[in-house]
Amino acid sequence: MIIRRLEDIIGTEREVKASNGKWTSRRLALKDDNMGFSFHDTLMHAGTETYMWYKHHLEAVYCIAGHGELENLETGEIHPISEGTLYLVNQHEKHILRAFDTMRTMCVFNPSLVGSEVHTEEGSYSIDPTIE
Ligand code: 9YT
Repeated sequence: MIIRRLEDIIGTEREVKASNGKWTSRRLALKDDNMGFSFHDTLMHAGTETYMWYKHHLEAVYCIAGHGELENLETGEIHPISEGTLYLVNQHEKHILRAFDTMRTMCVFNPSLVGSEVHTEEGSYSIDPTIE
């Protein structure tokens, strides 16, 4: 069993900040935990708009605090996001998440992130080079 507390990873390399300052991802479970997914407690900072295109990953995002909206760029649909809302990026859709206030989201990635990934210019994370 692995027990890990948010307070113990803040300020460590498991706390990853986007280079553009839009989000902070506290990576509670990563590839080296061998769970088949990674699990993050991520803050989307107030007033930000983040474009994403996870070409190599599936992602589940469960909002536990804050308010915002999700724009599916494949369909043009806009969905309100608040506490208790889950969205699943199941088809590698390009999307934009806008945080009206600080949004706290629990994010699950498959395949797992290794740990240090930040978005590339195209809004994706690189695929783990060790995956065959
Ligand atoms: C909701 C979302 O995808 N935010 C961007 C950061 C990412 N999920 C992460 O690495 O925690």
